[in-house]
Amino acid sequence: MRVRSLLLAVPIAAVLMTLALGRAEAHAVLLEAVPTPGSTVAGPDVAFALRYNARIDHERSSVMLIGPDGSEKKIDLVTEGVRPEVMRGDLTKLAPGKYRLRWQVLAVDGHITRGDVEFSVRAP
Ligand SMILES: [Cu+2]
Repeated sequence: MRVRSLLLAVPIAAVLMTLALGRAEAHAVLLEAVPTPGSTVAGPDVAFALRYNARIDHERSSVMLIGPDGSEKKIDLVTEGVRPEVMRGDLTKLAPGKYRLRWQVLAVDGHITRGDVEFSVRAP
């Protein structure tokens, strides 16, 4: 009886530990952004980079640019030579005004997180 409950207890403990570890593994949290949130940068071309605390699935992560007029545009991400926890892209022909980078990221733990980075563009 004792051996039997021990045999059962071990796999259950293993499953519980896996669940606990899986939960401990963070979703993607934005650690650093360029442009810095709230900053003003010179236009018309602005390179951006978003760095997270975890590796992200670039195929299933995306960035939209929301313009001063509220228009939304999906941004092509640069994938070559980019670290696994970074999303990078180039914004071009930006008129002066307020913009938002709306990101949605799938982390390797399978969880999606979202957020906005606001910045302003001034004339060069
Ligand atoms: Cu998660």
